[in-house]
Amino acid sequence: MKIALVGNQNCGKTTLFNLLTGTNQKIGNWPGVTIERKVGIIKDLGDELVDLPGIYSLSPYTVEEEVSRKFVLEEKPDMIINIVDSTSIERSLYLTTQLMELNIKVIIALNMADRLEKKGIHINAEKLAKEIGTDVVVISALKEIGIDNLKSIIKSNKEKKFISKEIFKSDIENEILKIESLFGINRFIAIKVLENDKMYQNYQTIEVKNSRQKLEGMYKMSIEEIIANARYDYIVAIKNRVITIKPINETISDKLDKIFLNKFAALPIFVVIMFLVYYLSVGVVGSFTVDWIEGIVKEFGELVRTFLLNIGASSWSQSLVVDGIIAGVGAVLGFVPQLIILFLCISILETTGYMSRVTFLLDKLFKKFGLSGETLVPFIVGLRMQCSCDNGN
Ligand SMILES: Nc1nc2c(ncn2[C@@H]2O[C@H](COP(=O)(O)OP(=O)(O)O)[C@@H](O)[C@H]2O)c(=O)[nH]1
Ligand SMILES: [Mg+2]
Repeated sequence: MKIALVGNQNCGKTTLFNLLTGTNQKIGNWPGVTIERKVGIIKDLGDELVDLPGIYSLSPYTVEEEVSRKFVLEEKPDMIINIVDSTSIERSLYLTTQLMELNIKVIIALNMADRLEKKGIHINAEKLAKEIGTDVVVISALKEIGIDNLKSIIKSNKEKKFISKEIFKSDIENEILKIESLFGINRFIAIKVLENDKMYQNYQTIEVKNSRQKLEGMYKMSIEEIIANARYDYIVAIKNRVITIKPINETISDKLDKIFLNKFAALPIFVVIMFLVYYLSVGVVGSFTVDWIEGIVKEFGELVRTFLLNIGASSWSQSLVVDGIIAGVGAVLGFVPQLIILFLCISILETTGYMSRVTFLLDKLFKKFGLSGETLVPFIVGLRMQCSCDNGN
């Protein structure tokens, strides 16, 4: 049996292909293009598996899409494994609706199952299978989950006959059915004929034109839009019935972010925090430590003066040491506790990540002055130094 792996880009086709075929692979190119063609034999089952280039719909835009479309339409595999990234089902189902019209057996493999829980997504696979009308397997090609299940479903589907399902409103379905039976063609081609597709111009009879005009008149839009909208309506309805997304548990950091970075509260909270930093370093604690150090320096100065007096030092040298060196160093020392507290506060804000978040937040405001949000820290430090000096003197 010839089986094709069909799906969007990066949904895990090659990962699954390698897992199913192991070393049983032949790698070449598709005829006429330099796009890799991988064919292998599925271990345990013996069926031929083809890894097709990624496609988003059967209306091709790229060379890769053309290769894949040609393969499913012309080489007609016996079965299609439609591999779907289960974390973004909605985007993938458009292709699925088209694949289901080809009269080829389709199995849906919901890949990346290992990532669902983290994203808070729950998919009712049984319900999805019922709604779509084919087998659905939940797998992870990377973590090798559900692969045996996939193999047994491939096996059981070999015997099944596939029948396309009607998924649009009856007014559209009636016209599709009419064209199908008129020419004895499958649903996919009938829709293409209805859409007046370039590839099927020889089917454009008066009946087909009438069908198209009837629908375009009813819906007041082009036939392509009517069909595309009908597909999306169907996908959204299915999605709403089979997928539940529960909010992921927030971390404490997420919760705090919500408060501290709230659109309205962020700026007032920032002002309060900066005031507290100021209050701690320059206000009460600051002035207390300045007074305290000034007292110590004064006492130390007097002790040195007495000592110098006792050893008979001249009055200018006493003045140089006590009023110059000691008082000078003391004046600078007075700011040290303030600076320690200031930098302690700022480093706490930085290690908790608050500073970088606020920087980002204030970027807009600072830009008005031709500055970036990153100038916040030097800005605050400068302000504090200025305040400290004012306070000290
Ligand atoms: N988490 C997770 N990643 C996967 C899974 N399957 C494939 N991937 C990753 O998805 C990326 C695309 O896979 P690939 O097989 O190249 O996709 P392709 O473009 O469809 O052939 C790679 O990084 C894979 O490792 C899966 O089940 N779970
Ligand atoms: Mg690939």
